[in-house]
Amino acid sequence: MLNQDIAKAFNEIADLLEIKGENPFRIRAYRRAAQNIESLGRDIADMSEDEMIRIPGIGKDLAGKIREFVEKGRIERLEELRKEVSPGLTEIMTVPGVGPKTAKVIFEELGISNIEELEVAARQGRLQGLPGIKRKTEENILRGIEMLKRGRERQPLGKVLPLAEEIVARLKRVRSVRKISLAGSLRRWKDTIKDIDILATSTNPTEVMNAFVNMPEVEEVLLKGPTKSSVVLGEGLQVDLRVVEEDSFGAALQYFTGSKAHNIKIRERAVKMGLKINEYGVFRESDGKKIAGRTEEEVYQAIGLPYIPPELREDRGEVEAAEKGVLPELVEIGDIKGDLHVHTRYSDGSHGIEEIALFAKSLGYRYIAITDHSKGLGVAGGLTAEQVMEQVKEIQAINRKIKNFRIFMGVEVDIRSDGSLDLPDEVLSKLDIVIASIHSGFRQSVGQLTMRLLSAIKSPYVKIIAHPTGRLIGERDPYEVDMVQILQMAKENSTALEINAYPLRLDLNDRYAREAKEMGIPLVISTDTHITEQFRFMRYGVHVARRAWLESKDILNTKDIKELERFLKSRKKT
Ligand code: DGT
Ligand code: CA
Ligand code: ZN
Repeated sequence: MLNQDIAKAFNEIADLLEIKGENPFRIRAYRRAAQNIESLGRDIADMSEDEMIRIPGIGKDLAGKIREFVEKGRIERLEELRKEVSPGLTEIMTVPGVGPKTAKVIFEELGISNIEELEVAARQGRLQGLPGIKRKTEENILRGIEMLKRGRERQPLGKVLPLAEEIVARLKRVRSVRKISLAGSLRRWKDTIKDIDILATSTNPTEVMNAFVNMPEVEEVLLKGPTKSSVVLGEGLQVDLRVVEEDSFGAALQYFTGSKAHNIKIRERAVKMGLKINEYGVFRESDGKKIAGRTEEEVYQAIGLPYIPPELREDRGEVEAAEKGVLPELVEIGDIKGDLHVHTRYSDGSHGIEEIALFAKSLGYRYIAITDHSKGLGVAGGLTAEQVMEQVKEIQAINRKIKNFRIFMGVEVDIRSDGSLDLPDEVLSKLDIVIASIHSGFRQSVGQLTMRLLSAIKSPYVKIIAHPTGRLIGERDPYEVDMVQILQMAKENSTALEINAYPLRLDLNDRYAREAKEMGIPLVISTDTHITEQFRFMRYGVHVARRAWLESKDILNTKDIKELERFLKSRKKT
């Protein structure tokens, strides 16, 4: 977890530099480095300085700071900054939506130095009237505090899953372990997670439990027994491990995967059939004989149903669909043929076009779309019309070189606050693919935000709306927009909606994606990759899609190049 610690330190440095009002590009460099380190596939401590510098986005200076952290467990510059900036100020800034300016005013004018005081003051209406703080700001601060509290109870899937997988991989190496699996909301790929549930079978439960409670991340052991142990990791995350008998593993897995609502449905069905179902198995009511339990398939079969994939187990019609034999054939990661949202060094990505294209090809992809930001997004190094056209030339040249692969020339054009697009039509019309998205003005009225999205959806050039609701799990709520109108407009114009697979976004979420599918709106799953490692995020998007009941045919980037081109070249009716 060292990578996470370094990322955290770099983010803190960025926060502190921001409070001090230092160069925004420097601040962004730290944040970008943090992001890239977080998504690395290997431990950065094992890398030489030379190797680190080859990680795009990390120069000599930051590599030195990483070394320093690895060797001394601290970064001098961070310690200095901490001394210069009051901890109260940094605490206030952790509230989503409270930037350095606001934090400073509140801290200096009211002497508020922690979140509890901030909440009281906001409730009493004492913040409004301070320089730059309106009633709306105060409401936003209270909402931010709510979100922070919620975030402590439930953490983003993208943060918890890698940790959980590491724990499972480690327990797998314990000699007596036979079967092991995640259960609960993690196995269902819910977007936020309360705790980690793990299930195992073992020839020596005590050995497994010993290994479990002695893991280095464990901060507290709540319970230790031969069938169940519970521990708490850093940041209050609880992990439960249950060791069960081989012949009830399937029943236990079914039970502890949930959801609770799904299980209730299943149990009712069993009762109607004269059966009893629990975490040990399926039993005949008449004579108590156990008829299933070893595998999940067996359990579902015993109550007359086909296997229901975990992502569907939310009591959203899956039991009824299973009864009728009309469960969807869910999309799988192997169905994905390309990624239609990729950044390069032209804007805030970390690689050149050819480099990232070759990497995508090595993953087995048939195509990608290069979609850098447009100029309105200055802090991300967005492109002017001229730069876009330069990029087009380079892509044409590379496309001639790379065989059996296609780079679509695209852009992620910013939707400005008045709803207009950030690049002229004559530029957009020359591209293979235009995706449009909102990156600023999140706090406009419902009407205004909806209007912006609607006008982008209607644009004859825009093919995809990226991260349509703008949420950042635990940091920013979705925009307040009229989704009914937006879905309707997307349908009328055949404008695709993106399921952004970046783990903090997962936007569209499962519910909207399912609605979109039902309305016949095309969908794409994209990673928004800024560094090659982030292509791995595709699986998060695929699982959102599975939770949305999507099949391969519902998704554009499962199509081959020809079919995808037909969509890209199609004209809108309006
Ligand atoms: P979470 O932890 O809030 O992210 O979501 P889950 O679904 O992992 O919930 P959790 O950890 O409380 O329980 C894990 C599974 O165990 C849950 O999905 C279904 C099962 N379960 C827990 N409590 C009950 C219960 O009271 N009745 C039934 N039928 N199942 C339960
Ligand atoms: Ca759970
Ligand atoms: Zn993007």
